[in-house]
Amino acid sequence: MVVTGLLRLADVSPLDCAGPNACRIAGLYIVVFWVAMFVLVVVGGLIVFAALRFRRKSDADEPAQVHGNARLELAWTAFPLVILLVLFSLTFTNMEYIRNGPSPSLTVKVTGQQFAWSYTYPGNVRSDTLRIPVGKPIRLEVTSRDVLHSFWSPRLGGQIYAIPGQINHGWIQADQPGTYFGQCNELCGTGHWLMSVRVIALSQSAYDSWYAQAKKAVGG
Ligand SMILES: [Cu+2]
Repeated sequence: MVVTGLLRLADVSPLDCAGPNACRIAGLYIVVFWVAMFVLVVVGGLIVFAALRFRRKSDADEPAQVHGNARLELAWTAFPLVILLVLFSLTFTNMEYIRNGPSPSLTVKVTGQQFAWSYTYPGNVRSDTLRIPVGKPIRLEVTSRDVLHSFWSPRLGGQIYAIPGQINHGWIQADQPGTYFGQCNELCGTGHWLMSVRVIALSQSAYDSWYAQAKKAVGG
C-alpha cells in the first residue's frame, strides 16, 4: 500500500497538467514562478554584491553616508508595483475560467467524510470512484459531512474546499482517457492519508454504459 502510494506521487504533479483547467492554473504558476525567480536573483545578487563590495576595510575611515535618493526610491517603489499589477491582472482575468469554466456537460456532487470521498451523479447514482467522460467539462459541487476536507486532483483542476453545511464548486476536465490520482488536501484526522482521490476518465460511450449499469443498480 505504501509502495503504490509512492508510485502514485508521480501522477499528481499539477505541472503535468492533463486538462484545460489544470493547464490554465499551471500556466499562471509558471509566470509567477519566473517573476519570483527574477526577483530572487536580482535582490539576492544585490545583497551579495553589497556585502562583498562594501566590506569594512578598516576602523579608521567611515564610508560615505547617503541620505535619500529620490530617483532610486521611486524606482524600487514603481517596479514592484508594476509586478503586482501584472500578476493581479493575470490572476483576475483567469479567475472566472478557473472557477466556472465552460458550461458543464455533467454535474457531480462530491462529499468528503472521515475518511473517504463519495460521488453522487444525476439520478442518485453513487460511486466511490469519480468516473467522468473524457474531453468534457465536469462541474463538481463539493461539501463535507463532518470536518474540513479538500478535494484535489492536481492534473485535472484546482482544489476545492469541502466545508460542512456549504457547497463549493469547481470543475475538472481530462483530455485523455486514464486514471488520475489526487488526495484530500486538508488535514482532517488520523485517516487523512486514506482519503485519496481517483478519477477515471472514460470515452463517452464507456462512460454512458457505466452510468446506465449503475443507474439500473439503484432501480432507475
Ligand atoms: Cu483529509
